[in-house]
Amino acid sequence: MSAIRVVPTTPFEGQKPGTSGLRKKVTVFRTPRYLENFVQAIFDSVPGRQGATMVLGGDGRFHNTAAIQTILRMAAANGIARVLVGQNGLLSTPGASCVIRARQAWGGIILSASHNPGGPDGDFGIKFNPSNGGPAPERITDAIYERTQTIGEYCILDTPEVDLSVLGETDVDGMVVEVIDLVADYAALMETLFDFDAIRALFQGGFRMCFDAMHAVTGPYATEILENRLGAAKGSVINGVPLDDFGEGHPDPNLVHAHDLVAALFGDDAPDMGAASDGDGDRNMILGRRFYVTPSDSLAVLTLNATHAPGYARGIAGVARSMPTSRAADRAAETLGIPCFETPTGWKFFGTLLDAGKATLCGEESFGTGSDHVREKDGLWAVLFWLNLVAATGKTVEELVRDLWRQCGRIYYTRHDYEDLPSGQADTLMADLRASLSGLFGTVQGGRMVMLADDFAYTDPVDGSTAAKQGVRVLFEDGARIVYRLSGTGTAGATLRVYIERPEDDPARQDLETQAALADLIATADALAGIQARTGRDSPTVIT
Ligand code: VG1
Ligand code: CO
Repeated sequence: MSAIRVVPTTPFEGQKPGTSGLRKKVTVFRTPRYLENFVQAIFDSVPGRQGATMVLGGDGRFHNTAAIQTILRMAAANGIARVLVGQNGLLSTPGASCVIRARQAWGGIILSASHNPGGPDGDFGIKFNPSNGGPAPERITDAIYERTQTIGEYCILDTPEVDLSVLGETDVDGMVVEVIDLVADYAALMETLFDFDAIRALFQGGFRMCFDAMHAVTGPYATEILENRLGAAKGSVINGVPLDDFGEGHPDPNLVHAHDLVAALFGDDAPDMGAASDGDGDRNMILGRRFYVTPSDSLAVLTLNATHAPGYARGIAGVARSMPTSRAADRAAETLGIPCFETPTGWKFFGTLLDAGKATLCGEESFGTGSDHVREKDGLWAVLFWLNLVAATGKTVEELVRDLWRQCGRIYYTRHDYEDLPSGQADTLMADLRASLSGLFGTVQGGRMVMLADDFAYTDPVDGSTAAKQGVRVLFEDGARIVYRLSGTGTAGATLRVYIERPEDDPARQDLETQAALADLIATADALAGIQARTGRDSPTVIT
């Protein structure tokens, strides 16, 4: 018998989960007792762990395996009966959600800082998903945070490391560690949702795609599903081997960071479709040949065409989008006569709608799309959905988007991020903006009349829980909109996100370059918040 040690500890400040889990620099997570405190707070705050099954895995970033060994020792000391760990400590976020549900686990701990860079000086993160497989709702994250502020001890077992490279079971002082094939359950689920035969025939007919795994966790999933099961040409998956520093890249699937993919899709002899995923596999970017699909349009296209995929053939109950996501999905839902829900930013707010069967598809402008098949957004799922649509309709990616614009109008959309601002400066900007809201209604700003100016507050239609101060939004008479909010996933300074959109229903004017189409609104957005004047920045850090 190994010995359980009860280790005295004192609280760390700031262990408050943000939009998606607790994210800090690796150096912070390597501080003695830092990880242990947070993990013990999870065990202490979520009932039912005794004798339970838990899922554990991460996106493979630096510190992943060390953290997993620590969490295994703590799980054994805290009465967990079985831990399902992805081989080599890997599990994508949607993959973990799938396993939690398929194996009816008590919950899962996912180690990821998603799209944030990794490596010894990069970011690390941890999040807890309860038994529905989704991100913990705020009542659970609040309870965990509260516990971190009073914690006085944690329990850990002194035991050797478990070999995570070999599939199978190991006994750790009465607790079973089961190393699982990370792809198996997930791939089986995908086969129930999409027409694999039709997609296979598409590839056999010469359809070419490029999937950029960005040296992150989707590599093994994409290689198995796209190349091995669906017959995409070998080499269709690029950067497919997970690396602990993501090849020194930024595993964020957008036009700026997925440069290898963008070069391929906008170059000579471009493949028919391109896609990329982020560090933990929950985001996706879809590209056609020389054509970029905005995430907001992607959600609307999937909504309009959902019944082409076998898993959604009976129709979808509703769709949900985060508030800053464009209103393309609302228009698609209206066309179908189904409801569209508007939630605060972060996948945790979709959970109740998915559990209650009110929403079938969900999406965010930040390259997140998903459905009720799991309780996380799911990058590869979206890629398979698009492949299924192309196979079923015989249309190209671009034609599917143009169909949307023809039916529902086009919504020009962009997000401007100002990263690493001094926190005080960003807080003051938002506070001043909030203070100015009551005077904006009815005024004309940059030639447009303001119809609504408020700070988005949400009441969950299923459980009645509320969330306030979820972003400042300014709506104009012509349907244009500007949204401002501060990021809740960064680890240094503050990031201001400004979301800008306007509808264009005239087909003759739907082919403008996005930044040009939005130029006057972008200027209004700057003027209303005084961004340049306050920050001294003359352009955003990242434009998506
Ligand atoms: C960002 C996105 C949000 C997303 C969140 C987690 O949050 O804007 O839409 O849900 O990241 O995604 P924020 O608070 O930084 O704007 V992931 O793939 O990083 O788990
Ligand atoms: Co992610």
